[in-house]
Amino acid sequence: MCGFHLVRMSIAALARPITWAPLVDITIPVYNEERDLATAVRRLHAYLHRDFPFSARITIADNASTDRTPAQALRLAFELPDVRLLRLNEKGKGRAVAASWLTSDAMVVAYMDVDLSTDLTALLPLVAPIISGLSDVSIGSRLAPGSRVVRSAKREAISRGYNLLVRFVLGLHVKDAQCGFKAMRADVARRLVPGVENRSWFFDTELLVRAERAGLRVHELPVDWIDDPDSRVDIAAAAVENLQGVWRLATGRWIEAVSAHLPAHGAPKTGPA
Ligand SMILES: Nc1nc2c(ncn2[C@@H]2O[C@H](COP(=O)(O)OP(=O)(O)O)[C@@H](O)[C@H]2O)c(=O)[nH]1
Ligand SMILES: [Mg+2]
Repeated sequence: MCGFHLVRMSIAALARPITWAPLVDITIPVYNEERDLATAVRRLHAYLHRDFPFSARITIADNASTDRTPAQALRLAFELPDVRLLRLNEKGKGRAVAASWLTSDAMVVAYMDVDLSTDLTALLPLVAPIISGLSDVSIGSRLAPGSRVVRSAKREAISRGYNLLVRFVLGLHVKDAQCGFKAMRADVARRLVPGVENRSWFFDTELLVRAERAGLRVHELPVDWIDDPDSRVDIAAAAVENLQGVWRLATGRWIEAVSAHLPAHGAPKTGPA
């Protein structure tokens, strides 16, 4: 794509006025996804147009991609109505989702992975409990009864092991913390997301732990999931990051529990005089 064309498209995409707030804003976080981005956005856009009963926007949230992803994202925002672009300089999937959710004017914010591993027909059941006021947070689950999942035995074992750990150590109730298919009320996101420290892979788990601790209603939806082996995840590095995150939240929880049993500093002594 020539430079002039790119600049003309940038100006057009940026100058297009956002005149209405959609009900649902669906973020697609991307890092070096030149292969999948256009197909995914066009498929999602067509689905929203044809089969989704609520007004919706797609936000492409890119962090520092070094391939042709930014140019493709710009072209899509230029060509398709209701496609927004967000570009951040620092990496991190959680960072992209957080930035997108916190700058959205929609009532419900959602995100899905660009590989569309989750069948799109799950989008309406994902957001419906939030729109109807029955839930604050809604998540896709590959481990809930009724889900149908195609993925490698290694990925299945890692996912099951990690979720057991999170359940056991952090007391999380949902079965699958890391599925790339989530939605929440935007005002809840504005309250919750700024407190989530991790902005990478552990973001999802920390968000859910904080949501449950805040007493929010979390709806878990069994999904059909076909894993895309093309992955941006460095499994070893992500495992270390997730374990560090679990440790941070667990120690925070233990410290809170212990300090709740300590007498407050300066509190009057009780007991026999
Ligand atoms: N914005 C952004 N997106 C990312 C980053 N890393 C991964 N992603 C996106 O996160 C989604 C899930 O990544 P993927 O590699 O499919 O993870 P996997 O399905 O667990 O193997 C995809 O849409 C990626 O493009 C990042 O640093 N920034
Ligand atoms: Mg994937």
